[in-house]
This record gives sequence, C-alpha cells and structure tokens, in this order.
Amino acid sequence: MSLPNGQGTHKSESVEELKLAAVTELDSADSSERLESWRVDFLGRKGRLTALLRGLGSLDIGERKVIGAGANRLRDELESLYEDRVNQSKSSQVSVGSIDITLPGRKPTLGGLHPSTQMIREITQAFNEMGFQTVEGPEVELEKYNFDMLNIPADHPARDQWDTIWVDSDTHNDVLLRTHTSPMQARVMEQGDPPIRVIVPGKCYRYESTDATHEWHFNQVEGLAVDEGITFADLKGTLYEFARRIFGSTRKVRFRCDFFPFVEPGVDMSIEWNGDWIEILGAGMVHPKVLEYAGYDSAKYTGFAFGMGPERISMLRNEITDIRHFFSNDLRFLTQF
Ligand code: FA5
Repeated sequence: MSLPNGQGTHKSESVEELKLAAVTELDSADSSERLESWRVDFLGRKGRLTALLRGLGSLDIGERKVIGAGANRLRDELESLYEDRVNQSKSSQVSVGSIDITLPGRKPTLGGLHPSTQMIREITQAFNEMGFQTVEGPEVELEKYNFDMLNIPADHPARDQWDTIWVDSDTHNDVLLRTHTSPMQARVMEQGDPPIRVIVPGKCYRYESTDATHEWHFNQVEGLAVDEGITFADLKGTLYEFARRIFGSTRKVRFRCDFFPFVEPGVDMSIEWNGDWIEILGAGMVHPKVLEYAGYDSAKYTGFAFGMGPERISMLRNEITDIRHFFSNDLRFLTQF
C-alpha cells in the first residue's frame, strides 16, 4: 500500500518501506549526532513519518483508516526504539566499551636524575659553598690542552698513563676525547687572571678495559684554585672539608704521595671502604711550568688542583659494588636513586 506521489521528499513511501528504512538506519546510527539526525529525519515535524501521515488526507476513508492505524503504530514503535538507543548510548558513554571515563587518570611515569648527575650536583654544591665557581669545557679536546699545557709533552712516558681515544685513530692527530677534566685548568687560566677558584664537572674517556671500579667513560670533577700565597695546607683543608660534607665527620680519609706531571708535589686521596681504601681523587700543587704555560708568573702565584671520580664517590656512598651499573641503562638500578 502506497501513498500518492508528492508527499515530502520520500514519495510513495509505504508504512512497511518506512519501517524498514527507519530500523536499518537506526541500527547504523553510531554516534549521538547520527541518532539526532535520524530522529529529525524520521520523527521530526518535517520528517518522513509526518509526511506519510499528512498524505493520508488524500486517501479514501477505508484506506485512511487502515494506513493511519499502521502509521500510528509505527510512530509508537520508532519512538520507543529511539528512546532505547538514546539510553543505551548514554550508559555506554559511562562504562560500556574499552574506555571508562569515570576512572581516575593514570599517573605518567616521571623520570629522575641519573645517580651520576645527583652526585655531581652534590659535589659541585659543596665546592660552590666554599667559594668555587662551576664551569664546563669541551669533551672533544685538543692534544695541546689535554697533554702539552699540562706538562705532558709528546713522547713523554706519562702519556702512557692514559690510553687515549683519538678522533682519527690512524693519524693520532691533535684531536681526542679528553682523558680527564684537567685540560680545563689550562683553558680557565688562559682566559683570566688570579684569583681563580673553579670546579669543572664533565665526561672523560679512556681506551681501557673495564672492571668493577673502571669504566671506559666516566665523569670527573676538576678543581682549581690559584692565587698569591696558596699552600699545601689550603689543599688539604679544602679536601678534608669536602670529605666531611660528603661522607660525614667520622669517615677516615687517607692522603698518599702520587705522581701527576702537572702538579708538584702530587697526592691521591682515598676513603675507607669495608676495611680497605678506595681512591677517589688525584691532587697536588699546580706545577710552576703549568702556571708559566698559561702566562702566569710562577714566582708570584701558587695554586692547587684536584680531579675526582663522582661514580667512585657514589659507589662509596650508596654501597654500589660495580661501576658498570651506572651506564648499563638498567632501570632496576637507576630507579633506586
Ligand atoms: C687524573 O685524571 C688527574 N687528571 C687528576 C688530577 C687532577 C691530579 C688535578 C692532580 C691534579 P686519575 O687518572 O687518577 O687522575 O683519575 C682521577 C679520578 O678519576 C680517580 O681517582 C677516579 O676517581 C676517577 N677515575 C679514573 N679513572 C677512572 C675509570 N676508568 N673509571 C671510573 N673512574 C675513574
């Protein structure tokens, strides 16, 4: 049974055709926008069902009764289907499906400072409080600063102390990954006049095999103080105070003679560790030649310098038994700090 032509946009639509179209389209209405446009299209004042009902006027009385009753039943049916879908979609927004928007958000994982960085910051802060200023320098360094200016000329046996990573390993030309932070002694002195008090944290590289206390790349913190009248007592006093701040006043500290071509006299300092000693730094009075190379009058100025390993110090502080943990990128280790 159809209506005559000219009834709205969907001409000659029968009750059955309208029902089929309405149910099919309602099934595929997968968003609240599509549900609303379905409602307007089928149940709205200018919708297809209204158009069908309006068309009844042109039918004869018998047909009008039958089709009118069918169309009214269809309206009730579609309204109830529509309400069901609206309720269903409201409840699915709350808890049905893969996202439950009422749950509290997930906390993002926050990173933290690497244990080496934490130790470096603690060390530099201790020296900052004693009047040292933090400066940094290049990790890719010139042979001149890493060796020559530090009284380690070419072919001097002292160069063998540090197995060097040259940028061009065939020619061993004058560019290398610095083996220690001491080149910054020369760079700082070149740039200014005494008094100087600097602390220089940074990465160093050596071509050496690794073990529990040796890495091929590690950090150092260099210290340099140059002025008139600086003595070995200043060096000892400064390093004792540093050890007190980092390890507490009861931890035993040991100085021993050591050799570095850029200091005279030279020492190393160790900290007591499980009944043994572990070396944490080398130090000494800046060699007069190093002062002269930088353009200072060694008759007027004296100074002390030291270079320490923050990973070694962190090992002592945190009872870490193997230095290789620091750079193995194992979160089970890193998240402990
Ligand atoms: C030096 O590198 C000298 N430049 C230190 C210095 C500075 C002496 C100023 C005098 C005046 P040495 O090679 O001993 O010295 O290293 C100093 C510290 O760096 C060591 O005590 C240790 O704490 C750390 N260190 C050295 N080699 C390694 C390594 N392979 N792995 C981890 N830490 C290291």
